[in-house]
Amino acid sequence: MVSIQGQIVLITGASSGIGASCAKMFAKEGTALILAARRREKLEALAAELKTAYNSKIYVLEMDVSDRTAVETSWASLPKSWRNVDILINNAGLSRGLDKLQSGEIQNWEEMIDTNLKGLLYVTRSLLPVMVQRNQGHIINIGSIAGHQAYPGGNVYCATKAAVRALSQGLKMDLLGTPIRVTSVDPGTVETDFSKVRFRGDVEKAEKVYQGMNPLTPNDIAEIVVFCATRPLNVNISELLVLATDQSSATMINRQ
Ligand code: 8X3
Repeated sequence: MVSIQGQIVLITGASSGIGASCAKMFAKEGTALILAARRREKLEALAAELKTAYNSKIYVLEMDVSDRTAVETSWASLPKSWRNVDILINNAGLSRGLDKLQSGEIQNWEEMIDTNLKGLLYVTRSLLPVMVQRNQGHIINIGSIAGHQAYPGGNVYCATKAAVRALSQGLKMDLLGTPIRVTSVDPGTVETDFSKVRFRGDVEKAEKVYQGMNPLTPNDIAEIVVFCATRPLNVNISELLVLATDQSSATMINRQ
């Protein structure tokens, strides 16, 4: 295991779920953190918790990744001492609805494409030139089993995650010859606010997703992200598909 102590880690979607768990796990490793998300109060609360627990250096960045101008402005506003990001965790992402394409809401599609795909691109495009210039860095994209297998009603969400997978592969090609690493960590069912967001706050529908099964937790994924980031520099974990033991494909879940 290679130490990442003192490195700067930028996490998008850091206010909850896998992003917040990553923040905790990386703080534990002694990294400095740029916590990015739309909800400043949540980020401030998490930052306070991590400062108390680990004495972490933290910069809170209120930013909607889907807003290109906001991403560019946020990046431009980052103090110089925070610009040398060593590890970027592209975690911000969401799903909206589980409708058949023929009855899908276009606004939902836009939101998923703008966040999961364009947002990831905007953030990566901002940071990457500095990584290339410094000849150092690691980009870790949080993909999904949905990028490997489509499932009924998953249409556009699955398409965005398949695109993330293709981008991870393409980016690694573009960076060949540099020491910059690119990893895609692709989880199956993880119990977070993901389903509440997908069903716009319908808790009953959301809970059904995890009912009777033992899902992954955000910490399970965060531990794996830290593992990927702490491999020796000659090791690039390109892609990891991570499923709960109770899950064998996008649609096959063992429920008691
Ligand atoms: C989240 C996993 O299967 O709900 O990306 O799409 S799934």
